[in-house]
Amino acid sequence: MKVTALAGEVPAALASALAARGLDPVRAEALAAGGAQVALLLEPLDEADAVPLVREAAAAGVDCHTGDGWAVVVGTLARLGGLARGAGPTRMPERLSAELGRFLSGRQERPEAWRTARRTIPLERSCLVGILNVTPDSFSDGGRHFAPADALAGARTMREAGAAILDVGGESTRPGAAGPDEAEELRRVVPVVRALAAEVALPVSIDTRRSRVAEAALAAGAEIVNDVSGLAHDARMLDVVRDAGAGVVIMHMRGEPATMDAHASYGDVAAEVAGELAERRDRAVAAGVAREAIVLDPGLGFAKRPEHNFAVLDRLSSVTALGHPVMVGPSRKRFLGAATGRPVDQRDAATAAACVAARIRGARLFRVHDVAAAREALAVADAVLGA
Ligand code: HH2
Repeated sequence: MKVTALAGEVPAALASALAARGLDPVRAEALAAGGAQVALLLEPLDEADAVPLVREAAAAGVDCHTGDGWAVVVGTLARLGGLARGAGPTRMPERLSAELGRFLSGRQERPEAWRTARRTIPLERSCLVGILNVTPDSFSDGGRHFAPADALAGARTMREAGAAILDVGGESTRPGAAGPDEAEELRRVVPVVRALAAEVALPVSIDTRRSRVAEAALAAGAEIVNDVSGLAHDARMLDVVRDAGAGVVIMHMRGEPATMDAHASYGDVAAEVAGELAERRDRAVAAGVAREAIVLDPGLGFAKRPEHNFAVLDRLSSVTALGHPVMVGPSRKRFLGAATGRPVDQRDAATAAACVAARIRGARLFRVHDVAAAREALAVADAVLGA
């Protein structure tokens, strides 16, 4: 007999090993998916719920570790499903099994598309979002696309390089930036959005925290709202997104761009980012925003030190497990300078590498300045992951 390791972290590896040995491929795939190992943190947890949880977990073959107000359950997806259904002797508290069941089914949804105000964008492959900052002061491309004609030319170049979405922003959100007032932000972005929507034939996203800017951009042809405050800065933003049926990027940040560096303090960064994103997503869904319209973004560089950004990338599955497509925006950011020693104008190779790392961990949308470099790296990552 010979022992061969299967690539346990890749369900497709187990599925094809079983299918190659004669198992029905559909059953092989189901078995492989159910065999994936999952760890879930349950918090806050009542004392009264902890006792039956420990007992039920043991009966379901799930490891359970508990402490003051929390529990971690570890097991295969199939066994955690059994735990959520309460197959054991004592019955799980109703609230716990409902929450666990809801999380597990959301996790399995694996969204492969994103609904915007005007279409559905396929996400089976990596989706490149080209950055068009119509600002005089953005940290890496400030001033380059400030005139509408330059923005249009930049957009055409990005489209040729493989961009699938154009993200237009009129406010620099770099740490400590003093933003434009609303009238100035409107003046910057609306003509550019109108021209792009009419002439470039790619979906346009508006990067703004202001509901009036989002509303005007949507009226001018944008179909996605990318809000770095996670829809928290402007109370009307939720209504604007819902009423337009717009696609929306809910990004993680703490505080405001001017003060966010003071909030870069975490005990367990990936779990905290995912937890805070889940709260913002729940708020949006409760306000009537469609689930299929929501993309989540961990907000690389926003209220995060370099080590936080790397940890978030490595543990991105905390965010993908929330059941929405995930966008990342590593492009030319400080944490890449920390790893490579490169200045801001020499970070496109590092950006492409960060995109590949995120793709392997489950991200599908990549917000970048240099679309061509990221496109090429992600074409290889897509081929590996689709193998
Ligand atoms: N990063 C920036 C701006 N908007 N949106 C999303 N969804 N994700 C991001 O990571 C993100 C974002 C900041 O980068 P940039 O636009 O290059 O710079 P500036 O804010 O200085 O214009």
